[in-house]
Amino acid sequence: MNKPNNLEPLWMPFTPNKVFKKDPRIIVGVKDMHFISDDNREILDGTAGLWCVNAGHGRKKIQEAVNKQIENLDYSPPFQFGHPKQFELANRLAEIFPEGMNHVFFSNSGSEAVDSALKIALAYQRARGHSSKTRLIGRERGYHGVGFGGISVGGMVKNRMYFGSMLNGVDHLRHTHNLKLNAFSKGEPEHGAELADDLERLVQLHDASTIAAVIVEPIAGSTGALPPPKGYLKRLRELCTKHDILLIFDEVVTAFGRMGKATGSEFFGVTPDIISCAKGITNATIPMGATIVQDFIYESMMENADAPIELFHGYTYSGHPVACAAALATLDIYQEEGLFDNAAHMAPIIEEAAHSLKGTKHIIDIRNLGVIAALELEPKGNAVGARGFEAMKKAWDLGLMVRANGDTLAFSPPLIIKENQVDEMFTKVKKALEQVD
Ligand code: PXG
Repeated sequence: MNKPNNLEPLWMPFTPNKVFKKDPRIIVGVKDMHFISDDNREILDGTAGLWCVNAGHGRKKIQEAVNKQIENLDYSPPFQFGHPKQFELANRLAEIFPEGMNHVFFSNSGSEAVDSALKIALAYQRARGHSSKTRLIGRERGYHGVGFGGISVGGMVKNRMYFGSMLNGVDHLRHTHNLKLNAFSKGEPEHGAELADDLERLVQLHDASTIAAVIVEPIAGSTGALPPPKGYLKRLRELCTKHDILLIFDEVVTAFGRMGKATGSEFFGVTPDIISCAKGITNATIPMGATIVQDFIYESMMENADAPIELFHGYTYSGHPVACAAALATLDIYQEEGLFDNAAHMAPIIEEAAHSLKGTKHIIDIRNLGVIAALELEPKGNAVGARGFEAMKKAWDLGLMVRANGDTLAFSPPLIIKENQVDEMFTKVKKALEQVD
């Protein structure tokens, strides 16, 4: 039976439960670029699920690797014991992540990868004798998952306002979105590199001797896909180096090909000290997160942290064998099929198609970079997000999955997308927008 008969017991995440349960959208299957709905329609996946199914759906190689792994070694404890695949995967990641980033800490989600990054930053500063460096700096409109660390450095109001005072000792850079100067920019917008200087303001306010790390997404994803202004990330890197502050890139969305390279860091030519990633690492088949650090951080911890356990942190499922098997098969697919190169090839095609919607009803901005595009809609009066939600629902009816982040429609399709599917995606969303009030 495809349709569950009672939707009530499930409390759905980030979903208006009452609204959904009256008019549910149920997915029962997948194939390549498509979801199959319970009324047997093929829905073009314009979002790679939640920015995570980078190699497309139903990949046999991953299924086989997962099945085989469950047969051979379903689980082994990650504390004090090892299994071969987690070492193999750490090696494989070190190969494709930026030079000098050769040490990997595993977790199970983006939120955990972020919390691990923040904790490693703090422990590192203390171990090397800079124990006054405890402050963490995020950015307005940032999304770093839903753990208390992630929402504290994050900058999306709704993700924070219901949850008390969170971590103390956190501050935020200003966000970079500027419709007045940058609307309808293709790729990285021209204006706003100087917003990285906001870090100078915070250094003036708090002093660098109290700041452990800055965390930003190379492209702010969840807030509605905001590519960084030209030169912004480079400037931020320079300021972090100048003030001896660690720079963390949260690459949960940008790693594994979305920018046409293994990482956003490689794409932008800016190397942080720590990278958090998840999602595309296993093509989303099995949950997994990873935090990759510069050698100097790992080496300093090995040398200076309390012995014998250098980092008092870890998860029951860190480096889970089945997740490792899925990740290794996923990395093979990316390599064998040249999917990062395909993403680079598709990026200008997506740019062109997205910007051809300029002038369509409701659209006040179009943004893109890599295999990411966003259409910002004018909000419907005071009902922020209502128009985005309606457009998402209408697109679903027309056979397209698109993500509504407030009133921004975000596209982040699997990297296997073909040109005709790019056309289909934007033709359908245009039609949806024309039908929405
Ligand atoms: N960091 C970033 C940059 C993310 O985009 C996370 C951390 C958290 O990952 P987990 O695996 O804990 O969910 C994310 C997650 C959206 C959307 O609407 C984006 C995410 C999750 C849900 C929705 O764009 N990204």
